[in-house]
Amino acid sequence: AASTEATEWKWPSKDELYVGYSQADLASTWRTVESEDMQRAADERGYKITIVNAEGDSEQQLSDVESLLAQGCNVIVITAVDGDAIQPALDKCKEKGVPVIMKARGSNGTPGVDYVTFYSSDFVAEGRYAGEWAYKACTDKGLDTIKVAEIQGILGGTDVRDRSDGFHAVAEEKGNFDFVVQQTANFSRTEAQEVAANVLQSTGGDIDVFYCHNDEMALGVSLACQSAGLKINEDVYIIGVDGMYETFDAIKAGTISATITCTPKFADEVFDGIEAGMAGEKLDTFYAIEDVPVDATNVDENYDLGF
Ligand code: GYE
Repeated sequence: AASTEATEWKWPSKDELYVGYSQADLASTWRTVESEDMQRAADERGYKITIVNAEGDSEQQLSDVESLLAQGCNVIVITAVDGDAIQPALDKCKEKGVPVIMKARGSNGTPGVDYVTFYSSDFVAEGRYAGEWAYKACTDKGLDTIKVAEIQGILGGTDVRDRSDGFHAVAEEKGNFDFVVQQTANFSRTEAQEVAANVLQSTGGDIDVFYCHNDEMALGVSLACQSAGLKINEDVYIIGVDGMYETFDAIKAGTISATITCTPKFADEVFDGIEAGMAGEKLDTFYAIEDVPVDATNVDENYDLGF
């Protein structure tokens, strides 16, 4: 049986720190910016870091973590491809007492036991913001039933699970959401455009809200809606998550309705945590990065949050 006892992490000294960062994939702008930010923060603080990319494959991620350990990395940061499948990699680190910090796509294991802590946006809160936005916009418009197409990200991640759960929690509270479609488009703009085109065709365009788990997909969905002759913010609302500059510009142009910011740039928070751990401080089990819901009413004042 899996141990539930708190793990004794062996933090290196400051001058011995060698960080291994196992990135899940580089399939979106978000992930690329995230990896660049980790490299920048390590360079600025003078720490050695090796960054590897699992290309969306959990087996690859396990061997990536093994090779980081073999190279002598003494703190491991992981953005998990899959919240369950990451467990064997966590076990490898635990055997050696190497501290693991989860980042952005978490683990379904236990903090303090399977990993030290988790730095991330609160994805449930993001989903709730999106649900509340959809409810208000549709209610103001006089709709009784809200027909939703939920376009999901790469399945297996805690980001996708929680963005879905938060939105569905609001839907349950309100009681008038009808989920016509729930389908993954893997965080990809082109895939989302195709999925949305099919949805619009099979429903005759009868969708009130496209809730997209990231902005890339929202931008693809927007193209599909425009091709189908739908007027965004009149016939249909499109909500994303992330807060890319491109999305902010689309909100100003009226081709995306709203987004929830979710910055990929919080490497400094992670390194602050590593430094605290090395200094012998006890870390919390979760550090939430703040998000802001953005629509046409507040896009200008929040523009600088973009990436
Ligand atoms: O929203 C999406 C990316 O895990 C929070 O992954 C991250 C998500 C982000 O590919 O664009």
